[in-house]
Amino acid sequence: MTDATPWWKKAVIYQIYPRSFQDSNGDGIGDIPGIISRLPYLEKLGIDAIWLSPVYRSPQDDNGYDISDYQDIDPIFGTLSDMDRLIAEAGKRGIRIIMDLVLNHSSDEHPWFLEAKKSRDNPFHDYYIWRDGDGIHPPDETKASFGGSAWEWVPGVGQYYFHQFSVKQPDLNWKNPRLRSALYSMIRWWTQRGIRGFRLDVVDHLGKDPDLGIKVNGPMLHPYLREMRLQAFSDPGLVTVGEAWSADTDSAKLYSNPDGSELSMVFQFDHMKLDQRPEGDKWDLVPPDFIALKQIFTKWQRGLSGCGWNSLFWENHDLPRSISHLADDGEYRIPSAKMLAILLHGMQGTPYVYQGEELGMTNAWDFTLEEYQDIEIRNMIREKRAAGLPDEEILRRVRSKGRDNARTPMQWDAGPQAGFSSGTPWLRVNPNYREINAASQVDRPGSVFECYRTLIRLRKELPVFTDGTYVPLLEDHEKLFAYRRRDSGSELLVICNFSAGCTENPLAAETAEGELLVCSYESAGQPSVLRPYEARMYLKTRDLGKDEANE
Ligand code: TEU
Ligand code: CA
Repeated sequence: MTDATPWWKKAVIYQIYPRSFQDSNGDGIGDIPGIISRLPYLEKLGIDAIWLSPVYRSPQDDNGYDISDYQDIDPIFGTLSDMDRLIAEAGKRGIRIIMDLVLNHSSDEHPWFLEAKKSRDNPFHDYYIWRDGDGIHPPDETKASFGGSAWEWVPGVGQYYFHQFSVKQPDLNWKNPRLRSALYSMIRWWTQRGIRGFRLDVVDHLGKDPDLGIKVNGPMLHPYLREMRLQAFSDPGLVTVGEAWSADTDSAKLYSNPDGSELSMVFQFDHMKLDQRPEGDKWDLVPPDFIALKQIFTKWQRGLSGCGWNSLFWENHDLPRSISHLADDGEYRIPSAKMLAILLHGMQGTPYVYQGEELGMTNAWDFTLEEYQDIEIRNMIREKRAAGLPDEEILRRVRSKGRDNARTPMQWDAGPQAGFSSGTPWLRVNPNYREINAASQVDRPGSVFECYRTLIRLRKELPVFTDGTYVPLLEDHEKLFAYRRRDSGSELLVICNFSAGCTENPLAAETAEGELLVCSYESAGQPSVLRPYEARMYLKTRDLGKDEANE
């Protein structure tokens, strides 16, 4: 690690879903003044940057991922001056603000679209993607992610427009250079206000080509990213992370090329797809394969080492809560939450923590179908009912996988509405807030919060977290996930028991030589046995003479 190492390689980034973080005015919706009031909490946790899910002006059809003005703040979240204040107040605490850029589509209420749909020769018509037709037969069979055809008829122009997500999220036409330069100048406007980075929504869709049936990884994708890097992300202090469900290690090397020609890194989702049958949709659930999970991490840790950069995450606003999904959110909730944290934070890459993950928040297991707000869930319920799936089965799937699991209000304390709002929250608070909340964890040794805090601090203190090589251990073990990180001066060893039983530690002789840095249990335990969901991280200072002789 040198002085030239970019800040984001040593950083931990915290994702805020503003709607669910902290309400300041009792309308039941989280807002920017609410976020400002919680900055001391985030400073204590030790994070370096906040990725804010969209706060732009929006009709909120997809909770802000449908933007009607990229250069204003939605009144439900506050004002532009609240945003300026957030940037300044966070900056005083050493926290940078990263905004979410939704560039694949806008809202159908964006002035560009309102113009575009007036007539075929309107100057903004070509900002979107249109096809002639008869209003009865869509141009092709392409389906939208949130249900129905990807083509929507506009009688006034006698054409269909293309939308990969909801009907209120028309796709922008990236082939139009005027559109691209309008987006780049919007981005520069935000960097001038002090924004220090961007998360790019569905970045792999930007090179789409409906004529060729291409949704992701179109031929122009990487050229567009290089153009955007030159025109919008030229400041080397910016961090950029693209969301790319289609990414593999080859494309990730392009996206995150260390020459800085595209982005800093991408979110890839291989480890999040293990719970679905390959030929099915996201609701077609199977138990995740543990050996495959280990192989995926090895593939990505090795694949990008020295030639790209990983982002590390278990959760975001689209995914279920990690302990509910991959570990245990019942009896072993606390060691499970710490185990997932220790496992991920020991790896190479930039870790992301999603709000509430640092408290061990869980899925909302008691929701009824009527309570869900998410557009994806609502459409899914309609489609699965139409296909004859019984409500109990629909509910079972949504409770394990639906996006609203991660969107229930942040659990601050054991008071009314978990301290989130003095009014009625837009989405019900998870009833386990009386037990799981920030007030009962901050400064309490042994809490999930304190474990995250320790991991974040260690990453800043020990360069081996940033630059050590990754060596998988016990690759065929059915219950243990173990690996080593090594740099010139030191070695980290991480071993995790992914099971609800005690498991013999085959590395006991080796771990006996290390200093225990973090453990998912407070009490000491036996070196030769790992307790349920026990994770341990050890540090060894390398005896250089001895190691060189061995290598
Ligand atoms: O998500 C990308 C995306 O493909 C989602 O449909 C995701 O796959 C889905 O939630 C998982 O089932 C991004 C945003 O993160 C998401 O919140 C938005 O709804 C979507 O783009 C459209 O902007
Ligand atoms: Ca509010």
